[in-house]
Amino acid sequence: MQKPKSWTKEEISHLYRQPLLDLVFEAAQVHRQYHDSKEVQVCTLQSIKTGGCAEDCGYCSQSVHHQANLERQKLMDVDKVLALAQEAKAGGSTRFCMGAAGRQVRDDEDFEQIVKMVKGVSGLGLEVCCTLGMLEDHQALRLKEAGLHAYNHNLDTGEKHYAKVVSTRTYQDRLDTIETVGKAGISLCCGGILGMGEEEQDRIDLLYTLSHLSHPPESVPINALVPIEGTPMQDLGKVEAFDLLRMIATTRIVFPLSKVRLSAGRESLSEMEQAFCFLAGANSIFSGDKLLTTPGQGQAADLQLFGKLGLSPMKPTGHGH
Ligand code: SAM
Ligand code: DTB
Ligand code: SF4
Repeated sequence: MQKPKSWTKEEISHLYRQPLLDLVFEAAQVHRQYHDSKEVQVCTLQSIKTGGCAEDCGYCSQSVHHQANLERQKLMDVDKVLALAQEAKAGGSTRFCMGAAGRQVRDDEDFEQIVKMVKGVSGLGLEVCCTLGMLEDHQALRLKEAGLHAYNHNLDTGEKHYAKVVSTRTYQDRLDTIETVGKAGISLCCGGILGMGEEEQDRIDLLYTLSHLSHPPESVPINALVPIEGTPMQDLGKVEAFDLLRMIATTRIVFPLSKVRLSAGRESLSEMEQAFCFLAGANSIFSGDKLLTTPGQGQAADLQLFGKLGLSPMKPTGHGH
């Protein structure tokens, strides 16, 4: 992707901290300059392997270190995944994102199955995205060869706050995988989560780091923490919708050409709050009854909201095969 302008932290901070309506107005203008403001990309998330993860990410239901009420599931069958992808396509999704619990990809039979899933989903003409944890060069190349369009690997927050979120890996580990993805010519999907006890500066730091990556993200998911019982973050209060809006608008201005995805936490926003996020430049959502392990807003409600706002699902991008 074309590199975004080289933002300084001060500039991002200035954007982020300006009066909210001015920020939203500026973001809406940038959005209209580079995108069709009537279109939103509809993506489907599918957990293909659930739970039992050795990492201790404080927000996550899938870590063995936490006590979330979760049914562990081994890797799904290829056929089952392809049937779900077909269903997602029929429902209007253009991107299918497969998530697997785990610290890293291993060169094992599961990986062979995942390569088959990528081939199959790409063959349906969907943009395929995976989020499988840390990745090495040869694994990235195999996924690319199989037709993988994008890889999701979030930095989650600013570097300074990261150690308070997870102890089993470092920010540098995340950056290394992100570099591997970029080098393999795979499009990067990388963003963060609001509401993990971070300061405003941590959010600004995250956007700064993202904008200075050697291969900046073509898709930036902005999640609001979904507090899950049994995780260390279960008692963190919900992030204010105004904060989410501020982050989305700032992200849109810093990444004029990228997709900005209103991700987890959307189901607890009102229709009006979601509308504001679309106005501020969010142009991608996860649709469906389920995200990875938590409930989504459901497709019927999404379509109803699109109808009220005059939005339509984005057409296929031609990134499948
Ligand atoms: N294991 C892989 C990894 O860590 O990259 C992939 C799966 S992981 C569940 C994908 C992303 O979902 C995380 O990086 C995080 O940003 C987001 N996420 C997970 N649980 C969340 C929650 N409770 N609230 C908001 N976002 C969450
Ligand atoms: C991202 O940034 N958000 C999605 C996707 N990338 C993989 C995941 C959201 C997960 C929400 C919590 C859950 O359902 O377990
Ligand atoms: Fe494991 Fe990913 Fe959950 Fe972290 S976010 S505990 S790496 S599944």
